Amino acid sequence: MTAERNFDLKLITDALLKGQADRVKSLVKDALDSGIAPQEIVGEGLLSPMNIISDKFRDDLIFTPEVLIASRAMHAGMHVLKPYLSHADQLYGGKVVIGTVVGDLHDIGKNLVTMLMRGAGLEVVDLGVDMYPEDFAAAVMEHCPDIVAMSALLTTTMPAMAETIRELEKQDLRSRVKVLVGGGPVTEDYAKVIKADGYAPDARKATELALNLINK
Ligand code: B1M
Repeated sequence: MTAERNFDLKLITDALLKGQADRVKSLVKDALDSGIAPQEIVGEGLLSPMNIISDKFRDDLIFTPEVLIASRAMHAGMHVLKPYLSHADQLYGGKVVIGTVVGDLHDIGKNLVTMLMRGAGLEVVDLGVDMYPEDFAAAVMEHCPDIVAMSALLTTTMPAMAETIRELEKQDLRSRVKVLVGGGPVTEDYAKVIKADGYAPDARKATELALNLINK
């Protein structure tokens, strides 16, 4: 019997969709023991159900708590696999630095964007909240991302997005990254005014846009 027939990756998919982190963890170990390649477990067992989660979230069939629980289960599985994935194998389709701008403490939306991006196989460095323009610039230097993603939930903090773009220009970093913005008061028009490369109204579209900007 080939290793693949000893283990059905659908077991992992089902456990992830139910948000069963501990079960995902032990099933990933069983899949590894049965000889299935780590990359296959990541792709079929973890990333593809996250696409299902993302579709359901887009279609309002599930809501924030379910996305958070499923993403926690995905992380539990990824944690088991990490030592088996050499850097070259990392299934990262690109790297994103994300943060909520200075003066703003809202992070529920940013965290959802982070989770769906990671669920789509992007490497995401989450800077947290209340991030100054200089913090984003330092992160571009340190992490060399493809994308800088900014979140703002207050009309009073939105201008920090423009200040951050100016800081990237000042430090000659702007041409190295694509800038993606979003958050409650942020609009497509505002993104154009501040010369961002993209705007997304929700976590799912932010993920699609990030993948498109990277693969352009
Ligand atoms: Co505050 N808050 N809040 N708040 N809060 C809002 C945002 C507000 C709209 C409520 C209201 O008055 N109607 C209002 C802002 C008004 C405005 O300026 N437009 C407001 C205010 C005024 C305040 C305070 C000033 C209140 C006060 O203290 N007087 C204060 C500010 C603190 C600060 O930031 N300095 C404040 C504080 C807070 C809490 C910290 C208590 C808490 C945040 C907890 C946390 O995030 N850890 C909070 C909350 C929870 C809210 C509401 C109720 C919910 C926000 C939320 O998490 N929504 C909010 C009212 C509302 O929005 N209806 C409100 C759920 C989340 C999934 O949606 O964050 O929109 P959202 O994210 C979406 C999209 O925006 C998008 O995708 C996400 C998922 O689909 N998205 C991106 C988000 N970031 C993106 C980035 C992208 C792309 C898409 O690319 C990078």
